[in-house]
Amino acid sequence: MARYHPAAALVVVDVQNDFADPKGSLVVPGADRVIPVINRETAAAREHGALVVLTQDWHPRSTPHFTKDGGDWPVHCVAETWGAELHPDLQSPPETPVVRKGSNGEDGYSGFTMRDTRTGEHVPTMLAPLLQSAGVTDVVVIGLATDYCVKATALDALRLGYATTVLTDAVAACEIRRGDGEAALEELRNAGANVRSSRGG
Ligand code: VGL
Ligand code: ZN
Repeated sequence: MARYHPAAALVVVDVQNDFADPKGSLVVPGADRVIPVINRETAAAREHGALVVLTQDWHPRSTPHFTKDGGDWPVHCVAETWGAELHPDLQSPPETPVVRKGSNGEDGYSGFTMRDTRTGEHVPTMLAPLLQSAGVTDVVVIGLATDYCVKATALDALRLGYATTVLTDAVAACEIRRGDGEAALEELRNAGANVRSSRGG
């Protein structure tokens, strides 16, 4: 598990009920299959002194992110509701830092930045400062969903200069269009990410 060391961070994206539970409002196919892999990775990361950070999609009841308000998505991950809670199968000690995104109605998918829908400006979350204060150089991104928040988070990590890995068996895609998951991984490869399975290699 050479990918985890004290200058590495494992960013676990949006493993929340609305995405990962069969009763969720925006279920990501295959999410249930990747949670055990994610748990194995977070355990390995902690064991080797890497920082583990969780992200949470955290929307107000009304946001231009939702179809009913002019956006692209069914209502999901509304702050303080069941759908926004971390999935109960995700094993994480209570002291694990959590970065929430979208709380002020911002749009966008990355754990690092959010788009203010009034000004169009990209505003940073706490993720980059958190990694910086921990002396992180290498970032591993896993979670949900490959074709949205995982992709955007990993692309931002690359842009910020982190050596970035995405583990293909620890992510699952929305696949609104068939092939979106694979296309996202290809885009990440082309952008310089190390895209590989958690097993072997
Ligand atoms: C996500 C769609 C809408 C994600 C978040 O976590 O990938 N996808 N909001
Ligand atoms: Zn969302």
